[in-house]
Amino acid sequence: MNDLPLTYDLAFPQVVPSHWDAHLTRSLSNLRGQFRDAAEFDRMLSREDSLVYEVYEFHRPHIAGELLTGISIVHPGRVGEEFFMTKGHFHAELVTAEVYYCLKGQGVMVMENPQGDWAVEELKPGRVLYVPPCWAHRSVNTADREDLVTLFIYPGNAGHDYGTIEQQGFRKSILAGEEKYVIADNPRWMPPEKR
Ligand code: PAN
Ligand code: ZN
Repeated sequence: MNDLPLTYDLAFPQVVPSHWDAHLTRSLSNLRGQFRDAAEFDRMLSREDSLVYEVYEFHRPHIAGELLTGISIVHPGRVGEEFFMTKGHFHAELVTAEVYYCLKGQGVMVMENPQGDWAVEELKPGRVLYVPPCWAHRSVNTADREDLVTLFIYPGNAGHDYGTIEQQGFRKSILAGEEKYVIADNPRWMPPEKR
């Protein structure tokens, strides 16, 4: 890895970067245990392990002082009433923040912290979202047909803790409803006393 300035281009309307160092794909099987309708999840998975989201990453050292940037694309879809979403995580170095910039689509970021606060913020083109230190975050695509595309920037030393969310889930789920979406309690969320 060289230490020279880096650029990449995000050409509309697809907003896939002009080049990248790593391209990660996550499909339904990577999200087992996270959707509330487990029977529907199994039915869908038995038909096809559909692509749910993709991430394009640019490599920089994973150390304090560096910033990691990339593009996240959550495809449209639902498991039952629940919209397609990322796994979601706390940062392993808990006290690290992140900035998201929405380039395309419509969705929300579901967030919570270990103190019991939660928040759901809308993502729409042109919107910047600051995720403060200590807040777990998951992006959700609430559109019927369009990708949700965001640019993210986070500290090089942040790391990812997926295990906590895999075990306890998020407090809130995002479901289809009469409005654009409905914020519902997640029945699979594990309260602190059960962990
Ligand atoms: C993002 C996420 C990306 C994919 O780069 O990693 O949107 O989501 P998961 O990591 O939850 O699978 C980020 O928040 N990095 O810290
Ligand atoms: Zn993050």
